[in-house]
Amino acid sequence: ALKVSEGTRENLWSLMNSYQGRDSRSIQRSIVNHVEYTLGLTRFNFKDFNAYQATSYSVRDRLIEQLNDSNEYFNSQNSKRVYYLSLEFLLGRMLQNSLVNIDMEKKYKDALTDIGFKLEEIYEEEVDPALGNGGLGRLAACFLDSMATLDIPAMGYGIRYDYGIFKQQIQDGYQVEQPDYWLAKGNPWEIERPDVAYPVRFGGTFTKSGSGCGVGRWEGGEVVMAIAYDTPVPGFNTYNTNRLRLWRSRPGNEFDLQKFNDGQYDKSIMERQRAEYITSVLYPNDSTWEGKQLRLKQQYFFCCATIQDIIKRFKLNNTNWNDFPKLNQIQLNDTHPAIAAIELLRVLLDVERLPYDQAWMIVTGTFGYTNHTVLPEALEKWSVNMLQSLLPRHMDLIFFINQIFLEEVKRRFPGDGRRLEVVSMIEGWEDKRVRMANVAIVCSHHVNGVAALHTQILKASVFKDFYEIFPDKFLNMTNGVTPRRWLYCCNPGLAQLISDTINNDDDWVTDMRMVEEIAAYADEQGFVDKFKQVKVDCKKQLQHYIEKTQGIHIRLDAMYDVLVKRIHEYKRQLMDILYIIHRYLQILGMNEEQRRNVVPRVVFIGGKAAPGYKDAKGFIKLINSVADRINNDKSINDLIKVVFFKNYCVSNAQIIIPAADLSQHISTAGTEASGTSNMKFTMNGALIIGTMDGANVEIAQEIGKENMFVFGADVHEVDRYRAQTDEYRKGRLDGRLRNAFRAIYEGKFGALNDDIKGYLNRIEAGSDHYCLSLDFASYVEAQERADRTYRDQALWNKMAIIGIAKSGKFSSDRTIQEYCAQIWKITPKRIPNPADKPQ
Ligand code: 8GP
Repeated sequence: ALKVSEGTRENLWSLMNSYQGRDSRSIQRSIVNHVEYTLGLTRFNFKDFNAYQATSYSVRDRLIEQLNDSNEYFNSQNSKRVYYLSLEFLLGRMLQNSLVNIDMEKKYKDALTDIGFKLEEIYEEEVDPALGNGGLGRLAACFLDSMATLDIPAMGYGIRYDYGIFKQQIQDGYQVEQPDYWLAKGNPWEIERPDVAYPVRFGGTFTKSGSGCGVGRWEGGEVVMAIAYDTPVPGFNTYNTNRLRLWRSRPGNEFDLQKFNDGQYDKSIMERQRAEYITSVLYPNDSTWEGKQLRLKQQYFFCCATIQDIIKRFKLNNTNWNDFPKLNQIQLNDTHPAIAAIELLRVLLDVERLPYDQAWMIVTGTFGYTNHTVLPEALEKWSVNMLQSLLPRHMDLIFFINQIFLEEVKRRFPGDGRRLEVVSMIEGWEDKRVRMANVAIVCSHHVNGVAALHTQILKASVFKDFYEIFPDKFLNMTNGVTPRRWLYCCNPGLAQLISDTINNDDDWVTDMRMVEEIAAYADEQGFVDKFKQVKVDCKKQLQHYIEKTQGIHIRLDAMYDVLVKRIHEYKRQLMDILYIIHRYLQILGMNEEQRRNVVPRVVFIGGKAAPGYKDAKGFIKLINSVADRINNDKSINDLIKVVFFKNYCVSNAQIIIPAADLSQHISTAGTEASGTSNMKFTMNGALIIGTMDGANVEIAQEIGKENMFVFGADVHEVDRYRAQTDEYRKGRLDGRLRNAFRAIYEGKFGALNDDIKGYLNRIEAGSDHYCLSLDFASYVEAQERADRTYRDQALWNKMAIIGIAKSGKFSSDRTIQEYCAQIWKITPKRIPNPADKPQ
């Protein structure tokens, strides 16, 4: 690093003309400067989109100052750091969140109004960066916000995909995927860092010298370069700003001179270009694992660059390798980055030449692993052949650590061959595979689930044999969501009401437990009226959005019933739509008098299906077919309206969540690891209809079961039901479910393809893995309870207010504090704000 003398420093400082001013004139000047100098447009004529770009650059300037100062400070203190490794960061739009976090939203709003722009309209110009699938990626984004806010010296590492999660279109009721080339119009939030680049090798050969794991020499193959792109992550109400570093692949510096000499110039250029494909596309699977070679390349590519970067930073101030785990904690967001642990081991052994025992101690002192699902189809198992050809030394090291590990297990559990079989990192005989979860568990000092029930299931079944070997490794870290984006930004009306009511400005935004105070107002008419008004305003906003984007008019005076999440059998969107059919058939059979008692509902179902997931795509078609029929049936007079909420993503989640009255979290007990939108809906005053699954269990504990509509079998009942025969289940098929099936078969909802009919046939025949028939009766009953409660608006609002009041636990600030205390052993480091010092 270049060290400058004090005198030069002074000079450089004065050149930079101090920090960015916070007054209106400075804001305007900086925006207009960017219009002219960065965008190359004239400041006398630019559009909303250009205003968005220039405003973002102007905000980014401030974030860069904060980022650099934070980084300098942490370096100067040789601070311990946390690194969050994730293949997905589902960030959502940045502008509003950044302005809110640096406390300048109002100032920018005024400054822009003054030059003829509306900040709210400018927000709408931003693309929604969607480098994630769903819960796992969005959790990573919430964690970044909380780590920055809590003054934790932390960094996120991931991949800068050219294509994020596809955009969902609906044609003829079917999902059609459109590519999301989110960078088409540039990305003002990132800083390209061609100076931060590392080589990454694939393939080639390796030779070993010495005994044991030996010292490896890995040569040949293909070398690609990883280039860093940094996005600043500002904390709320703090000067601290962290970094999200995403890697992009570029051709390496090594040329195949032979090919050039052979005159195959164009061909060799094209081959080099292939390196760029590595970071082209995010795999669109939310719940299954993709065994493609390119996916493995993505994983190693980003882990290899990340480990080099972390080591380089460590070496700035340190020479003693034993300090490495004390100063660096690396968290694995599921097993996707687990190869990072083997990569660190490889570098310590083959590059740094550390003895094996020391290297192993460093690795296991550094990594933590978070599991996000119990679905067996999601657990990664890489083919040994593929690993061997792509990463020969890594495969060799996995065999080596596995052997040592199994020998220890043999010693501790003599004669327990079954256990050896289960905990081995390698599975199978002919078609051998590497179980990445087993690698991650053995390489980490802690393994955590993401909700109490989920962690319980890990210990009791999925990882039972490991839990018995390492009881102290396993612990629970219940998920959370950032109240900045999921309350303060997306629901300003409610945020204002909370601030006014508990009379403490915005302190609750970093201390969600404070919101509990509003529970005392749940019966106070003045407060309740204001709360109702907030909800109506949010519903109007959603109404407007649906009209604009889908051309559907929805009434305001209905219960807004929302089920938005990825489409999956275990999440049971099918059960919801079957219930809607049941409700529709019921209404058809009612007289005028009875119909007057029906609570009108607008039912929103939204979410993306993985492109290769046939059944999930069939559900989308079914939902649209049912919507078609019901929405066009004049006889029921809008008592039910069904909206398939298209292209569910972070930015439209921020519209639909605040507007919901009822929100559905209805997975089969034992399948949803946590869920995080359940927390967002609760914070925004929607009532949950849900099963005792994932974090619903803890939400019920916090807000009281009586303030939710809980239904369905618990984990044990699910187990017993699954253990029965198909015959047994067939004999007990719920009658209302049968009627709904009939209506579908008879063509009431149009001609449906055979796949979906086949699916329903199988349930009828007793093959009901996700327990639709088991839970249907109590689901209907819970829906009826929701209707009854909704008719008593005073009671409904009271329940909603208590939900908000008691949702404090579900701030990701609490989650991150737990990770800090129990896994990372790190304390906050408050960096001095230069604005506090006289200049
Ligand atoms: C999700 C879980 O399904 C969800 O319950 C949880 O709230 C969220 O993670 C955050 O912890 N899991 C995944 O998205 C997941 O496992 N994805 C991998 C299979 C790709």
